[in-house]
Amino acid sequence: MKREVKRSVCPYDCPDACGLMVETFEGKAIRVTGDPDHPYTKGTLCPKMNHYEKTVHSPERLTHPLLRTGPKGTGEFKAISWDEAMHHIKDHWQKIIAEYGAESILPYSYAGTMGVVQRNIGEAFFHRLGASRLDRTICSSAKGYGWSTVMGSSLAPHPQEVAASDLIILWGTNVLATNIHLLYYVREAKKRGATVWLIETYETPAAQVADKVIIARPGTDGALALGMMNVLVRNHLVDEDFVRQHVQGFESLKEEVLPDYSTEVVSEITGIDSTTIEEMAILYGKAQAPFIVMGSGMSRYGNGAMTVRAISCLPAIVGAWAKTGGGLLSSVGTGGAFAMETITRTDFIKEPTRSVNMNQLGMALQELNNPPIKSMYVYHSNPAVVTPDQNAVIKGLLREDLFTVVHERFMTDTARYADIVLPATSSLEHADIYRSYGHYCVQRAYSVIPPVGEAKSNWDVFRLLAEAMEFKEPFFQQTVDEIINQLIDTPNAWLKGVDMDKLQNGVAVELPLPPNYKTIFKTPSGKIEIFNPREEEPLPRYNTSHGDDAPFWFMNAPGLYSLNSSFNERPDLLEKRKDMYLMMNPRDALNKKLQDKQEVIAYNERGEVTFILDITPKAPVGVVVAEGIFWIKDTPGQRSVNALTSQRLTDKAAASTFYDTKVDVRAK
Ligand SMILES: Nc1nc2c(c(=O)[nH]1)N[C@H]1C(S)=C(S)[C@@H](COP(=O)(O)OP(=O)(O)OC[C@H]3O[C@@H](n4cnc5c(=O)[nH]c(N)nc54)[C@H](O)[C@@H]3O)O[C@H]1N2
Ligand SMILES: Nc1nc2c(c(=O)[nH]1)N[C@H]1C(S)=C(S)[C@@H](COP(=O)(O)OP(=O)(O)OC[C@H]3O[C@@H](n4cnc5c(=O)[nH]c(N)nc54)[C@H](O)[C@@H]3O)O[C@H]1N2
Ligand code: SF4
Ligand SMILES: [Mo]
Repeated sequence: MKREVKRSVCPYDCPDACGLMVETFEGKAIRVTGDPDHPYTKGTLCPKMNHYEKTVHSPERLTHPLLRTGPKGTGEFKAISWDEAMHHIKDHWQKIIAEYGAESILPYSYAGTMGVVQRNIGEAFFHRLGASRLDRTICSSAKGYGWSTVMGSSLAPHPQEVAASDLIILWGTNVLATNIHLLYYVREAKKRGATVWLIETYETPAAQVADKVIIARPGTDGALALGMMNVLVRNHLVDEDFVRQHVQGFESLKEEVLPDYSTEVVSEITGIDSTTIEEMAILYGKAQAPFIVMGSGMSRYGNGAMTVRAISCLPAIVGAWAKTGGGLLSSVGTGGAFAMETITRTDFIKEPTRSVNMNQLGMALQELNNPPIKSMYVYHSNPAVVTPDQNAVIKGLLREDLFTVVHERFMTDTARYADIVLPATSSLEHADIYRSYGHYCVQRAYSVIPPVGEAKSNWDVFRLLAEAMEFKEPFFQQTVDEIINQLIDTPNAWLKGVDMDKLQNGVAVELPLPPNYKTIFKTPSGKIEIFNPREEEPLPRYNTSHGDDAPFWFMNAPGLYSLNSSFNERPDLLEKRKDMYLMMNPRDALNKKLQDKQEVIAYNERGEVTFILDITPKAPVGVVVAEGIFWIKDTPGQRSVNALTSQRLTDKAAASTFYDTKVDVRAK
């Protein structure tokens, strides 16, 4: 066999969706590099994916179906065949359905792979089964809601536009970890003289690219945005022509809302001094083409959707949308490029079924009735560590009467609680098609190596399950390639302008943007809706977040060397992460009489987590920070960060409120 280089796509939940070049030899991936022909990512990868082959061929990969032999959570299993596994599942499910109905079965999935087919196709199976549905709102639904309240389904600016901006605001996003290719274009802008601000709750690694770091009290960015608008009005920096032509409700905002947000009031709320707020607003108003990059950080609070809504009004007021290099990038929505209904098949739902919010899994497993959840099927997600309120989730997973199946690449914390574990392929072993939430490219990927061990892809397992459950629909007979062909053969405006040969050959292609798309506002009024008559609160304002009764805000943000709970299988990356640190300001440490690098416990009413203390001025007074999610076995104690976060939801769109958490800290 000879060495070959084949194209693929990074499957992880990251806005970049990088193009990969995979060198293979004797059925194995031996080297993974970036695809220089990718229009956006242009041949570079992040430190996690530079050695993806170490994930794909990790000695930790699951290679056979497993049956639990010891108590739940101990990780004691024996290997069984796929046939045996399917029999077990079928027997359990048939009994459960006979006694409690199919709604007592709950699918749980999120974004282990972002491939359009492998990520979503399980829904067709569970719709056909009549199982409970899952409200998949752990990530950014409040951010999406806040943005679309103002902007409807308007298109996001092409991310490369940021290079033409003269003032870039990185607002609640740690681009150095989570969006490194955007950073490249931010640096381009800097070379041309642009100024970069970072608005954060602590000094993240992204501070390296910022000319100014503005630290806001957690959850208060909505007040900051309204305060900036107040200053813009006072200083006659509103783009009157743009507002007249393209904005609905500016006068009401100006009269009914903005007077409540004087610089002094906003300074009190946000902890940012008045002069800085004035300066920020004036520079924003005077910039030629200000560009806001909006992360999800400030949306993960009880007031998250409203905060995003207030920030989304800023570019409208200064007319940034009409300027090359100006605007606001929240996330790129190209879902319409693919006919998702052909995959999710909501038409398979025969009778209305209930929906369970994924952020409230702990509560659902322990408290739901009529019917109770008797079985859970987890695929490409790791709820035992990524879902808020870890103690509640684990208590649920420990239930003896809960039949849990986990389809996974690794023995994750969730898999340890399973009754049956099924081995999953990595993205190099299955085919899919990818879009991105950070740029406008789409790319088809073919499998580049055979499955490791007996691993199977999500779709192949759903086909087996459909056979076991005796589903007769031809839908469940299709191969993944047939499904992908159907997706790209369904005509739509997006795909019309695409070079289909390139797409079919696995080369990344960019979806065409309509001319002048940045000033086409896809809202019911055709204008930017600062005043949105369909909302209970038609105008944006600042509402307070949930908080907890404890002294320190607890930031639990993305880490550089992991992606949610993925990449923990990699000793090379774990080593770079060193320990599970809790960052704390020197003044707080002094008050608490705590020493650098000692073991401490962060705690609140939901749980206790052991950390190694990292005393650093990067954490402001009153805020403690833990970056990245560790598997429990790699923590210094018995739990990881989500033992502290809560199941409370956002104001709109029922999203997670990870950062709306407070803790106290003591020595261990
Ligand atoms: N390396 C790496 N990359 C990732 C991920 C990862 O875990 N690691 N996760 C992936 C996923 S699933 C997603 S959704 C994206 C998320 O990517 P981002 O949107 O960049 O990340 P967020 O989790 O939303 O948090 C971003 C920042 O918001 C800050 N923040 C928290 N509260 C506030 C606030 O009230 N105000 C302000 N101004 N800032 C606040 C946090 O300190 C954090 O640094 O990244 C993806 N990429
Ligand atoms: N405290 C705190 N918690 C958070 C966050 C935070 O910032 N702070 N971020 C949240 C966010 S934004 C998100 S999006 C969620 C993400 O949560 P998840 O989507 O659960 O993401 P991962 O932790 O990456 O787990 C994905 C799992 O899927 C497996 N996998 C990968 N590919 C496949 C496949 O093809 N098939 C199958 N069956 N399995 C596969 C991987 O091995 C991995 O264990 O986490 C959330 N949790
Ligand atoms: S994790 Fe993100 S930056 Fe890293 S290779 Fe994948 S898509 Fe690119
Ligand atoms: Mo996410």
